[in-house]
Amino acid sequence: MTLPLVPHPTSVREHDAPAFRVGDRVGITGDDAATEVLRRGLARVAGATAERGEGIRLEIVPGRPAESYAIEAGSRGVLVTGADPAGLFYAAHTLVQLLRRDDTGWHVPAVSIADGPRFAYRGVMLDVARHFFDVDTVCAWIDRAAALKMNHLHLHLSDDQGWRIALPSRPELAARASQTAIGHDRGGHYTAADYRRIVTHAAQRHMTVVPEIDMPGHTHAVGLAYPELVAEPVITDDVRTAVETFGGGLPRTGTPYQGLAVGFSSLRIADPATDRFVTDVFTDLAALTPGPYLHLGGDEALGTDPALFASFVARATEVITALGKTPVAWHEAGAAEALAPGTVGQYWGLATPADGMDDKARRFVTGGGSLILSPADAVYLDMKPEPDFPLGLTWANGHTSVRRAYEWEPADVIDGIAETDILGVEAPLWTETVRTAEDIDALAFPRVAAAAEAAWSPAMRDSPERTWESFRSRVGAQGPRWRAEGIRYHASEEIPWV
Ligand code: TNX
Repeated sequence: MTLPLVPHPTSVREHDAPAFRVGDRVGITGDDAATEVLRRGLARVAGATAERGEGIRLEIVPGRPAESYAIEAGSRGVLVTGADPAGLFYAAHTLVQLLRRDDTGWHVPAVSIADGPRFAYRGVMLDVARHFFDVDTVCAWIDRAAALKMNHLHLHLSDDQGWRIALPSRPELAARASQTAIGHDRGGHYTAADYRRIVTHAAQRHMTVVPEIDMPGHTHAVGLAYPELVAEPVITDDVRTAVETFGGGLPRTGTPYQGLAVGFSSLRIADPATDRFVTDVFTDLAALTPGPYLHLGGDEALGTDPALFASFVARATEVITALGKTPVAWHEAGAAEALAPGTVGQYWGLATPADGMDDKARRFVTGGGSLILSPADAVYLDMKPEPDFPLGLTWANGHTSVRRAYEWEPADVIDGIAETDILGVEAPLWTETVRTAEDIDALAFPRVAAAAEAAWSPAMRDSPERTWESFRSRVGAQGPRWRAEGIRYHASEEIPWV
């Protein structure tokens, strides 16, 4: 029988031997953060109390690939070895998923598991600009993603609708450009202390925060604080269509924008004041952010002259590199010849690329960088899961079923690049239609589990359990666990929920 593990491990062997019996009390020895995951999981799933002692042993065995682990379970006990604390943390989540019950109670079946990530970067994104989410909601999203072995949280901190982080060198941004959101919803922003809480909560779960300040487009809100830095809105037919479809009115200089249109705003490029602004913003952001990446956006700058766009993103990547960080940009920035070496590209076109988007993505690899894959019709969590779902958008090839979210292969998206050119996979959640923590759950689950499997598990051609049939049954088995965790997942009819 297939064990209900998501994302599926590299190798699982179930033995025809007696299981490890859990009972009311279980002894645990080992690493603190991972034992805490186990202690909570044992209590929640099996009603068992963990205490120090013989039973489950967690040990670090250095020298193995980063984040990897192994589990040996049998009647006499469970030995968990991890390459590092992250490996033990992921092992603990796997062990909790292994707990099952028969007539004599809860147990861990006799198994040998060897597991480790396919990709180093496994991410989720939350757009806190279109709608703002408080620290607790962000932390809950971190918990959910980390349990699926995701290790990066990309925060989209600015957009036309609002600026969401207080920066010491530019206090006017949070003061004047953060109050509103899409519709008539309330905005907000993170103080430095809020942001640190998010970073710390993430780090305790082996997650790195990747902050994004989107430039040079998606900057209408900047103009509320610094009118001299932002050009007049460019109203294209696409902007008019978006306004006709979703309402919210046309964007107007000096007025908060509360609609869904994109691509109308641009910083004034080639102005020394803009250059100072970009340097200030990334200098502050680098000081607040312990992780290696700063994301500069670069998408949908449709109101920006292409030559100026190229010089702008080249300069922004240079600023970020000079701060000792690695720049990340959406794939459109690949149109620039002179990106700083090593800049990471994030591809958000379709799983089968169109319109030369793959050419722009390849440019990052020839420039010595790598790619994060976020094919929109596979991993955009804000696409409707079903045609009549109340939340979500449909621009990426209509709705995205769980099956379509599952059946894609990262190495097959961009032709001509090697496995080692792929830094990883990220599932973004844009929040035009997302207003609450419940909404996040309903759009993200169960599809975020499919993204986690693309990011962590072996390729479909390398693992017999990487099939849609196996996945849907393994996900179905998570139903009771997710409910116990308070995850308000969408009970998609594609999944045989337990
Ligand atoms: C495209 S993907 C955008 C966002 C929208 C999203 C909605 C990308 C880099 N830009 O501005 O929120 O579509 O799905």
